[in-house]
Parts: sequence; C-alpha cells; structure tokens
Amino acid sequence: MFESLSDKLDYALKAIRGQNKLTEDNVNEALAEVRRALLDADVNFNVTKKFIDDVKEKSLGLEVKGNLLPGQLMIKLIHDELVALMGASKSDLVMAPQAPTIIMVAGLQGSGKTTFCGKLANSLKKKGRQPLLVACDIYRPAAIDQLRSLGAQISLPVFSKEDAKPAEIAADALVYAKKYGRDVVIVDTAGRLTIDEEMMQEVADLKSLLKPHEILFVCDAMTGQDAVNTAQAFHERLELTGVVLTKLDGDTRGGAALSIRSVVGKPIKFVGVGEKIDALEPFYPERIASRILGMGDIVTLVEKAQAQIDDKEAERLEEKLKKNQFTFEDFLDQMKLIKKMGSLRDLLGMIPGVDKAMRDVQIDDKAFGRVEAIILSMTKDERVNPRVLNGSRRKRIAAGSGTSIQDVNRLIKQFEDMQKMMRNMTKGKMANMMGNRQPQSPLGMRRN
Ligand SMILES: Nc1nc2c(ncn2[C@@H]2O[C@H](COP(=O)(O)OP(=O)(O)OP(=O)(O)O)[C@@H](O)[C@H]2O)c(=O)[nH]1
Ligand SMILES: [Mg+2]
Repeated sequence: MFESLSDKLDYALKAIRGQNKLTEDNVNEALAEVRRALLDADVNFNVTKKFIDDVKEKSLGLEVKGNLLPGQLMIKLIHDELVALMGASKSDLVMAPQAPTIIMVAGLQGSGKTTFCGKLANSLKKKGRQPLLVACDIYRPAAIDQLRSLGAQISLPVFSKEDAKPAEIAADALVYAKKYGRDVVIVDTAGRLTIDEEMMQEVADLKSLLKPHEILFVCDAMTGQDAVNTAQAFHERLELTGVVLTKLDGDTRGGAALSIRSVVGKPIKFVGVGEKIDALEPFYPERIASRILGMGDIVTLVEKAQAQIDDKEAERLEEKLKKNQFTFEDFLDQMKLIKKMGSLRDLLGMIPGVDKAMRDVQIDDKAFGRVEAIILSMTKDERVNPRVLNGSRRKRIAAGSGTSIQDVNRLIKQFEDMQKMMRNMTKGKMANMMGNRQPQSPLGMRRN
C-alpha cells in the first residue's frame, strides 16, 4: 500500500533527517521533493499546495528542545500534518438512537459497493447487530444474486423484489426491517460507468425516501483524483456522511486517501483491503500516515522526547507548589500542558490525594473553558498575586470572561483551598492524606 509514495518521501526526507540545523534552503529543497512525491501519488494539486505551505510555515516556528535534531522535528511535523490531512482521528459509523439505523451505499460501477455492503453487514453482525441487506440495484440481474450469495455466506437476510422500482423495494424493506426487528438496514444501489443524471436522480429519490443516517460513498482507491472528483459530485447532490475507500490492498498511489477529506470535507470511515468478506478496516489516519511516511522510529522518538520535556516542566511546577509559590499564572501553564495531553481529570489527578477521590466524578469540559477564560481575564499582577482581587476586580473579570461573579469567586476559593492543602502537605501531612499509597511524583504527568 502506497509503496511508491512511501519510497519517494523517504528519499525526500533523507537529507534532512539528521540535520543539526534547518535552513531555509534545506527545508525548501526537502519540501520541493515532498511536493513532487505527493503530486506523483495523484494527490490533488490544491491539497498539495496547502500541505507544503502549512509545513513550511510551521517549520519556521519549530522550537528545538532537549536532544532532538531539527530534522527529526521536521519529520514529526510532516507526519502530524499527514494525519491532519486525513481527518485526525477515526470516524465511527453513526448509529440511530432508535432502530433501525439506515445506511445507504452509493458509487460508480465496479467501485465495490455490493462487496462493501456484505463486509459491513458481516462486521456489524459480529458486534451483535442484526443487519438487513437490501438489493436496490435492479439493472444487472446478477447484482441481486451477488448480494444474496453474500448474505448466505454470513447467514443474514437479503431483501429483494422482482419487477419493482428501487423506491418501492426500499419502502418495503423498511417495513420488513421493522416487522422482523432488523436494527441496521444496508441499502445497496446501482452504479453507472460515469455520473449521469438518471442515476443521480435515482439515488437522490432513494435518499428522500429512506432518510438514511449514513450515506456512504464507495470509491475505488486505484482511481486516484477521479475518485475525489466523483466523490465531490455525489456530495453536492446527496450530502454524504462518509466515504469508503476500496481496493487499498492493490497498488494504489495514495492520492485518493490523502485528498478526499480535504476536498469533500467528509471523513473516510472504512477501507476495503481485499475481496474477502472480512477484508474491511476502520480508517485510522494515524496508522495510514505512519505507513506512508514509514519513519515510525523518528516519530516515536520525538514524541518521547516531548513527553520528557513536559515532565521537566511538571517538576518545576511541583517545586513551586512545595514552596507555595504556585500562582494562577502557573495554573494556566499547567492547564495548557494538560490540554495538550489529555483531560481535566488528569489535571486534578496531579494533585496528590485528589486523583483517587476524583476518579468517579463526571468532569464538565465546559468548566475547563470557563476556568481558562477567568484566568485569562486577570491581569498578570492579579494572577501572581490573587490577594489583590477585590470586589470590583472580580466584577471586571466576570464581565471580561463572560462568566458570573459566583464563578469567579468559586475559582478563587478553590485556588485558595488548593494552596492551603499544599501548605499542609508540605508540612508533613502528605503521608497522612495519601494513606498508604506508594509515593509518586505529585505532578506525575506522563504520557504512558
Ligand atoms: N482487491 C480488492 N477487490 C475488491 C475490494 N472491494 C471490492 N473488490 C472487487 O471489486 C469488484 C467489484 O466489486 P462490487 O462489489 O461488485 O462493485 P459494485 O460497486 O457493487 O459494482 P456494480 O454493482 O457493478 O456497480 C469485485 O471483483 C470485488 O471482488 C477490495 O477492497 N479489494
Ligand atoms: Mg453492485
């Protein structure tokens, strides 16, 4: 998968990997090769241009910390941008709150729609669902048989009807699904060689009738940019909810996988990786990026080093806590650090004795934003020296942060309580408060 792109990127970045210094010249040189590699892989021109511009801009701001080489950071940057290009995280299938969930599958002829319907039904069945396959491709006599045979292979019912129009079949299938308690309805539709009005109208009609929770566009990854253009045309007409890329097991260049998300604005939800019924995988942008870049060692190295740098910062804050010099300013730094790494729960977990108590408490992430807004509305002096926060200052902060005086008061009170607790702990009560737990770094923030 993506071997040629992978090789070309490897070549493009070879010169820069071990660089002690990034200059405009060597960055430009490497990025020119990256650009060529992406275009050769049939990545959309505008997507490529934006990718290169973004990487270039961010590379200027690369801050070299610890023992890392600038070249390594550059590779990590490119990796992260590849991930972002494909949608950052895995995008799950939307399930209707009330069954049945209706999934309509559309795409050009031979793209792998019918095969995908079978694969999806199979994977949902394994998760305990009871799918119904619906044959709405009435134009090729063999199409219904193909779906029936897939259904038989995984022991799932296939709804079909002779001499009926797709709309009629779909409507009857819904009635059937409700009657027999099928909780997912997967509708296979007919494809054409190219986009034509008749086909578009037919799927558009099916959409208004079915009101699907998911409209998945199936496209053949081997067709590169064409796949992206067709996806766009379908999206304009149908408002897709997601894309399925098939035949990723073949000799695909990567263009479709890398461009579709940016161009169509919809996530790739699944990839087909073979003809067999179980050759379906969720789409993980991170994994695909790693496969494409093939420099997992460097990416991991940079991640680890960055985590260590965070640890150093944590130690510094820990010292401040102990000396009772912890201010709102530090609190804000701490929040930024945590935000980068995870949740508010982790922030609370860093305070000794609190993590255990907080483990089962629901934490409102909006509160997180409120706290940040309040601190940001304080002047530097107020953050370092919260004692000066009198009534009128609190009023100003509440107005400035779009919160209430009560919110501001509460935060200040909590902050003071925390300081008090810290003071007590450093006076030797820590062991008491923590019971018999193993001593640990109070700010024990680690990625793993
Ligand atoms: N290697 C590989 N082959 C696939 C994959 N998905 C589908 N195919 C093959 O592609 C061919 C077409 O698949 P179909 O599922 O019939 O495609 P379709 O979109 O339903 O085609 P029409 O109904 O004619 O529009 C079949 O030979 C499948 O076995 C995949 O992920 N990898
Ligand atoms: Mg088909």
